[in-house]
Parts: sequence; C-alpha cells; structure tokens
Amino acid sequence: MKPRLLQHGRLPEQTEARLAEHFDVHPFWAESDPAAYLAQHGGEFVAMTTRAATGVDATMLAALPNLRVVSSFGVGLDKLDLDTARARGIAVGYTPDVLNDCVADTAFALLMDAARQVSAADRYVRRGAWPRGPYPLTTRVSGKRLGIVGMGRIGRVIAKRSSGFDMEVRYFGRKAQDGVPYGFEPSLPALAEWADFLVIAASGGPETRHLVSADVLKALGPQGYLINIARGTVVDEAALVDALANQRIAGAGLDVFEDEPNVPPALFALDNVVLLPHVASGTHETRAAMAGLVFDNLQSFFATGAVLRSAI
Ligand code: 8YV
Repeated sequence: MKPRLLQHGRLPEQTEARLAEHFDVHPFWAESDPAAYLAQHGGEFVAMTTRAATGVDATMLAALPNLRVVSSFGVGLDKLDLDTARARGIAVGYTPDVLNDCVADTAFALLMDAARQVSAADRYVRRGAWPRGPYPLTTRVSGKRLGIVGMGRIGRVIAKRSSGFDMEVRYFGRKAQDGVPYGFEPSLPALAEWADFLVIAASGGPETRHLVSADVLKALGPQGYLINIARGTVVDEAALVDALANQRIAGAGLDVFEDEPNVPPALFALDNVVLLPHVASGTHETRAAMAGLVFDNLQSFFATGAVLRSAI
C-alpha cells in the first residue's frame, strides 16, 4: 500500500505526477474547508509536502497525529514549526543549495537595476520620453563596497558574484564565519554606513525581524542601496517606504515583502525602487532541482528512515 501523503500547496506538474506514482496523495490545496477536512481525515497521513512560503504551523501539525515526515519546497524555514516537529520526532526535509546560484543571480540583477535604473530607463523609452531629452545619469556599480547581511550559503555566492565587479565585501551575521575571505563587521549600522550596497541574505523568522531598522537605513544614507532577496520581515518595511519616498536612501531592489503578495502601494510610483514578485529561485532549472529534492527527501525517508537534506 502507498503511504498516504497530504499535499499542502501546488508543486511543479511533473513532481505532482511523480508523487502520485509513489504515494496516495491528497490535494489539500483544493480543499474548500481545510480545517474540517483535517478534523475528519488528519489521522490518515504519514507524510506531507509543503512550500517554504506556506509552511506548516502548530495547529496543522496537531491535526496530523500520525505524521512522520514533512518535505518542503524551498530553503526558508520561517513558516515551519520545527520545534514541534523535533519534539514529535517528525523528519523535516527542505531544498537548500540547489537554489543558491539563481537567488544570487537575482540579487545582482536587482543591484544592477537599482543602481543603473534599467527598469526605470526602460519605462522612460516606452513612454516616449527619450526624444525630449537624455536619461539622467545613474550610479556606478564596479569597484563599490558591498555589505552582505547573512554570510550563509546564498550570501557566499553573492560575494563570489561580486568579484566580477571588483567590489570590496564585508559582512554582518551572528558570528564571523571560518574560511570566509571577507571582513566581518559585528555592527549592522556600521556595515550599512560603510556599504554602497547592502544586500540582505539572512534567514527570516523572529530572530531577524526588522533587523534592518530606520536607524540602519539612516546609516546606509542617501548614497546607499538596499537589496533584499531573503524575507520581507528582515526589513522594517514602513521605515523603508519612508526612506525611499524621502530619498533618505538612494534606492532599493526588493524580491520579498512583509505581507506577500501585497506590496505597499506607496512604492508603485517610485522610480528608485525595483519590485519583483518573489521570483529569485524561479527558473525552470532551479525549480526542477528543488522539486527533485522534495521527492528525493521523501523517497530517502521511506527507504532509510532519514531525509537527504534535514532542516532539523
Ligand atoms: C521559493 C523561497 O520560491 O526557498 C525559499 O525559501 O523563498 C523561494 O525559493 C518559495 O518560498 C517556495 O514556496
């Protein structure tokens, strides 16, 4: 008999087909009354899939008394109740590393766009403004100072990308990392003051909530740019909107927001901010690799008792 699996959130089509071959899958994302369904059927499930942005909270875990394994699509753990999973001996798999390159690429796309105003200049051409005069000058990227908040797997790849732009790199985090050839700055305001570009690559969750405060933005200053490919919660979004609207920082490139998919409307009219709909890992290649790992984590769990990439 195939193990019963609760699918929380859609996955790429081929992965859903592959899961259906090996598991007795219930498409929970299609339920009109999810709580009522879980109250009646929660005890049937031994496995579940979810997505980093969807997660699984304490209430849902309590409604799944026989759950043995969660396999999450994504690297973020801020929406997964790992403490409850650990206490109950539930294995949790996730998909780190396979997305590092594309997320770092997107950080650089945002950085280049914010500084050189690629999107704003494109809008300028499209609205027929060019014949009325040249586009204003923008800001050089090469040779500038890059501050990275969170020198983890993704932060390291962003730092590596920056060597092609001859940038000097320093970073802030919980502690200095062994084997990292960049300067550690133990104070975030000091890093922001030093940096021309401050890139957020830290995990989300309560520990990093509003780490980038109004004071940090003030330290970044009117010549500084903020790039966020991590989680919207790491930045005090109201303070960021205010800083952008009043040119207290030069600009920003944002892939993530505090209340996705809702973006503060005050940002829509501003040309000094580039807005993306949380797509940093969204390439065919990377999403296929992430989906493959969602499946492989489950298969490994049922073959060996352990997921390949454990979040716990
Ligand atoms: C995913 C992400 O697109 O991996 C993560 O944590 O934020 C993205 O790669 C998304 O969260 C999957 O639901």
